[in-house]
Amino acid sequence: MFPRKGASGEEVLEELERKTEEDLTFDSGRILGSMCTYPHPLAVEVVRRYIDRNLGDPGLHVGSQRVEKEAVDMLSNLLGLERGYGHIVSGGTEANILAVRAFRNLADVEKPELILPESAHFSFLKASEMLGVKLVWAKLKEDYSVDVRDVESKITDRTIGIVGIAGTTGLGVVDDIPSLSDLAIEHGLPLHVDAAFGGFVIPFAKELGYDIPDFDFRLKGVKSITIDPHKMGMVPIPAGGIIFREKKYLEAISILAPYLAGGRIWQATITGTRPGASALAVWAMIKHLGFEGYKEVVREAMELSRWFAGELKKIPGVYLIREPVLNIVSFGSERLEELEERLKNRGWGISAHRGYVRIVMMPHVKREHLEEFLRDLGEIAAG
Ligand code: 0PR
Repeated sequence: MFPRKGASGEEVLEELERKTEEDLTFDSGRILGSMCTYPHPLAVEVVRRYIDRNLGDPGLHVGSQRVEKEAVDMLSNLLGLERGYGHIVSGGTEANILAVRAFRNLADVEKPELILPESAHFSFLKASEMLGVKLVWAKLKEDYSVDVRDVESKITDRTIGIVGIAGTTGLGVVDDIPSLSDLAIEHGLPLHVDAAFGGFVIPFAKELGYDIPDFDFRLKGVKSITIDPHKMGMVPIPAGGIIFREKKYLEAISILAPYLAGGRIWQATITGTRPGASALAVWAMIKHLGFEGYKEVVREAMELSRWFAGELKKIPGVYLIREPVLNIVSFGSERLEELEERLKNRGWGISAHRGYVRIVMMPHVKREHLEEFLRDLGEIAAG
């Protein structure tokens, strides 16, 4: 019911406190299956200060728009591009939709088709439905990366582009993006890389010596990349990123907004009014942590995932789905549903996929939380 009379701020806050009591919080250490984490305090401060900035009307907030461009430039740079074109958006879903939209608009074919791995995130289903693009699924190999030969066999004259994934949602697997890039170039098709999760992991993990395929704009077939600061970037929700190699992709999805403060503005994002604070928080975090800072975050997460995978192997009745590539470890069991149920009953925030449970070593996940989880898992698996 819409209240006729308002309550005091204090009362409202108290009521909210009660209503959200059941929410799991990141600092409890119980959330093990999420790709989000507690945001960095500096990013929270930036959002608080600049909460009123609207990038939907950049003529009003000229400085914030410039900061967004700088954030896009820094992300492009991280991904191997001197200058990129894109936006800080609401998340990986919007970023993926924008990429598919750009490919479709530029291809201009009837009954457009997009080839993507069976492991792709469900955001592509939304893109497909909204944009009228048929999804053509490519098989996975035994190691759960996409079978590039199967991708090739599915190319037709209706194909508008190919998708590869750098950090799959369920297992954190990185597809063979170099081969996909070669294939894309050979057939004159654009390749989109969904690095929503991996974008803030792979560049740092590679420098730490982990053997992970190349995935970014250094591969010439790659025309767009999704990279989400609200996942491993430690920026508050909502903060996604879409970067295009060339301006034409952004232009292909730009709609004219003729009456705004800045005059005739071209808008490429799906959202109109959108939070400038998010873009500023992305900028602030990159400036604050720098490459070295993120590398340390990733170092801890990667080491923890290797250790955790080793410990899982010691528990009878539970098996690793595959050796971890990034900081995601997934395990299966003959009695998976029962295990999931009982772990959830013990207050663990886990993510149950078809056939396995996914644990994501986000910055809020510490060794002591995992030790406690392993004890519970061991008990449940034994009983
Ligand atoms: N691409 C990939 C590879 C993803 O894993 C995700 C989200 C997206 C795109 C879409 O990103 P947005 O959700 O930002 O639009 N993957 C997570 C998942 O489905 C999203 C998530 C995050 C789920 C936190 C739960 C959670 O607690 O698992």
